[in-house]
Amino acid sequence: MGGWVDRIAEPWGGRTPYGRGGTWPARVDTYLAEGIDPGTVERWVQSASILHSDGDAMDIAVRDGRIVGVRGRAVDRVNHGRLGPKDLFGWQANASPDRLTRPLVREGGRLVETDWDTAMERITGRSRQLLRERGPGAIGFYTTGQLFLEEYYTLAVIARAGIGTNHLDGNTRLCTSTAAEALKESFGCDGQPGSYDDIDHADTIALFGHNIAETQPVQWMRVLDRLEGADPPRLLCVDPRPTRVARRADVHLAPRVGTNVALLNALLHEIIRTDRVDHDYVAAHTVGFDELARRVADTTPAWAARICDVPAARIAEAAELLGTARRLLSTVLQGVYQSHQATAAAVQINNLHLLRGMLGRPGAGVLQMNGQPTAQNTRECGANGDLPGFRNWQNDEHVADLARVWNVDPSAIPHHGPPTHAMQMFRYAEQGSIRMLWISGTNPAVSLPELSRIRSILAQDRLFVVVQDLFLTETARLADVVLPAATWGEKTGTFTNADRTVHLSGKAVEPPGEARPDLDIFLDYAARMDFRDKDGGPLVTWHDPESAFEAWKRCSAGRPCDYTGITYGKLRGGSGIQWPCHDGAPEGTPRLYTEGVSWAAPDVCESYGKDLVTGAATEPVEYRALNPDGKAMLKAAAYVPPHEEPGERYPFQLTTGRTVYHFHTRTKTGRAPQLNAAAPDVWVEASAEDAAARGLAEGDLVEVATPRGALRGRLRVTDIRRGLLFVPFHYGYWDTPDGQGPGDGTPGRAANETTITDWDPVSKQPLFKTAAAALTLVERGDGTPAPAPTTTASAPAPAPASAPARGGSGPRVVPGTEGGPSARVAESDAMPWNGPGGGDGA
Ligand SMILES: Nc1nc2c(c(=O)[nH]1)N[C@H]1C(S)=C(S)[C@@H](COP(=O)(O)OP(=O)(O)OC[C@H]3O[C@@H](n4cnc5c(=O)[nH]c(N)nc54)[C@H](O)[C@@H]3O)O[C@H]1N2
Ligand SMILES: Nc1nc2c(c(=O)[nH]1)N[C@H]1C(S)=C(S)[C@@H](COP(=O)(O)OP(=O)(O)OC[C@H]3O[C@@H](n4cnc5c(=O)[nH]c(N)nc54)[C@H](O)[C@@H]3O)O[C@H]1N2
Ligand SMILES: [Mo]
Repeated sequence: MGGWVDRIAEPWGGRTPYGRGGTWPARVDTYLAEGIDPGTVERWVQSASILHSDGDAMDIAVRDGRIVGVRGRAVDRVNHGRLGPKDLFGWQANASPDRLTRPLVREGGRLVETDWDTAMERITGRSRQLLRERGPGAIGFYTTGQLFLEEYYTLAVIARAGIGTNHLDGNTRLCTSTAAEALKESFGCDGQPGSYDDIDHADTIALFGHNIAETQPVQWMRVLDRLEGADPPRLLCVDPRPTRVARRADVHLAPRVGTNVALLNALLHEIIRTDRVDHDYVAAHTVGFDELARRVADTTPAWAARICDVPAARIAEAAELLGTARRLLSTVLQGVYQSHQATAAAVQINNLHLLRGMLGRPGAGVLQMNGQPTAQNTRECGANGDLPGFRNWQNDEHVADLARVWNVDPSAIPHHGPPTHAMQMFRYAEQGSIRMLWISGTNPAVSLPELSRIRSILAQDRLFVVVQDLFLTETARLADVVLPAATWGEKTGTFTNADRTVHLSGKAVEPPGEARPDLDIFLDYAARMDFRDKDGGPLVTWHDPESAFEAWKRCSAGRPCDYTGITYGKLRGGSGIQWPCHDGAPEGTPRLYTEGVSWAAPDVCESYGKDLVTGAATEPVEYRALNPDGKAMLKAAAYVPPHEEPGERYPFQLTTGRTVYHFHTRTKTGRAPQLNAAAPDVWVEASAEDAAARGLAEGDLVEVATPRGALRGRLRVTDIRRGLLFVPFHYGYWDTPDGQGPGDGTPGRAANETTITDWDPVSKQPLFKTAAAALTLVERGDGTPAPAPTTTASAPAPAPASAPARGGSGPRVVPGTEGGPSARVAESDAMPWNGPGGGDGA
């Protein structure tokens, strides 16, 4: 191994095969900007990727006060040196000339530059006025899964105990609220049971609605290396698109979108019918088996086949794979989480593992995946609609304990009802009860459903909007105050990936202009607001990242996400560390639930659970009666059809999602030349049959319309299932001529012009994956293919052997996606260059 690879053309790079139970060989990926000689790199600063939830560990190369490249960290448990395309190229956006460098305030309808004092005084002035006139419920905070732990914790203290509002949530609501909820429903508490190391040991890997090849490319490299080594795992993929995962799978099920629960109930039916149940495990560690068995008694493969439009025999094959696995690893992501029965479906995958006793052993685990790099911290710190440290808002002891940590009166922490979820916060803003919304690190004017509604909510005069970002995003353009933030590489902090691995990310360079770290902005606000504890001392007692981390450790002590054994010093130099990490587990904890379930006990659990159909919270007494010994809970759910089904006017199903080259609303990846060129504009995927039936061809300009709105893009004809359209949601408007998006009624290009304001009743996660839509031709293409990558799920369908449907207007062969010389990355089995140091941390 070793050499230069075009990592746009080959996103996963070269193979390093290994056998089951072996160690994944290291491969160090390095990318330095053109013209940078490795010998001239002055410093390598330790960090990890901030563009997905893997936590790929990397060192940032610095020269002349600028970031000039990155290289993977071979010592890290997560990536063993590898980096994905976004990791390799995404950092270039930091130095983009259009970074925000000064605060902006709205004057006479326009945003104008100002100084920090003026901007912060506007915010504190409005905060005080609203507190006085309307009370804390008039103020809401909408944050992200992309800041650092220290920042979320500070924000949570400010919002919950400083302002005293219940309106604090993250865009994690759109992302991993179902992961958290499914873990709470089954295990009583958030906390990822499995580990990425399970990929090394599994004999069967099942991916449910998870395009891991594109969204966690480094862990896909690991799967590929296992597939090419001795004793490879068998692969099951449940995804309606022809993803790279689907193409490598032993069994690929491509169900109608929105039918996961029917499919999973059939799989559980088969597991029970063929008696592949681990009865000892079920008896020792679970409650609810009889109810589950009753519920799936009639949900045969033949029954599910009709609902899911998948052959019954295929479903039986999938059940056979799952039923005969000795070490089963399952992963779950947005194909499950962003639908109307999100939690109900995700919980059935937990059930599968509980029935089969597939937990807490190497290779046997479930990964209710995260998406954003720091979403786990949003959840732990209570910036997501939960209380910090996985404390239970319905448990007065937990609230009292949190009040003790913060030295406030318990009544100062709102807990009269569940913390407000993001979709409800926007509703309150629409209705006028929320009058100030502070948005940090997220771009709702592109990422929330039904954008015409979101734009009109944010544009209201009566709503005071603060946006804290790196760029003048579509959302920032609607703000009253815009605060320029420093980001990854420009500030220090920690974050935790999807398998509980905590990494330290150091400051490598100065932020541009007057941009400030999010932590400093929140601390400044707390100081100006003069928040006090119950003895009159300052509420927020820390002043920098490390002291914030130490404060968080005190809050996490004794809770499942215990960080007390981690220090900045311990995170420097080596690998990331998996929580819980404390005196009893000083090196961290690879897997949870190695000896049964530990955190479901009524006095400990983060949640008493909810009804899987209505979402109503279970009362504490009910929980004690149902689960007195704190076991894992097998919860059954009946299939319910999607809320919006195709009909005459909207004959297609529409789903939305991602491509390997872009991150969300592209504020970073759209400013990285290699990534942008690989997928420069929106496209629409449809099957060859559907395209032919409508006389459409590759490259035609088409419109996708739903009752909410419409978008236009070029058609890509793929092997996607018939009747389904796919649109990537990455494309907003900041790089279009007017920067702002359509006037209402005119078609745009953002997927969320079309999506519906609706959510899973349990996790409150919006439904980005199921809608009904119409597809029409706007304008014939000129033979130019759609701007969609060929290396991914959007690969063109092979041209039909018969003559093209009409006049030959579509291209016969779509040229392959390539990056060229500027995308060449060094792959090496040792450190490629003896640059100074192994990363010198913060
Ligand atoms: N390249 C890239 N990587 C990313 C991100 C990114 O923007 N770009 N974002 C990160 C974040 S925040 C997240 S949340 C993750 C998301 O990661 P993923 O969940 O892997 O990505 P998506 O493309 O949203 O959806 C995954 C798959 O769900 C399938 N799907 C749609 N409907 C259904 C259904 O009804 N049933 C089933 N079984 N499958 C269905 C789609 O075909 C799609 O391939 O990615 C993270 N990593
Ligand atoms: N149709 C459809 N919609 C979706 C999804 C889908 O699959 N389909 N997926 C949903 C999911 S899973 C997610 S996670 C969301 C993502 O949606 P968003 O969070 O809205 O998308 P991002 O583009 O990641 O926005 C992050 C913003 O934070 C800024 N930022 C980056 N780093 C920092 C920092 O250090 N400090 C500050 N203050 N700002 C920073 C970026 O410039 C950017 O504007 O989209 C959701 N929306
Ligand atoms: Mo996400």
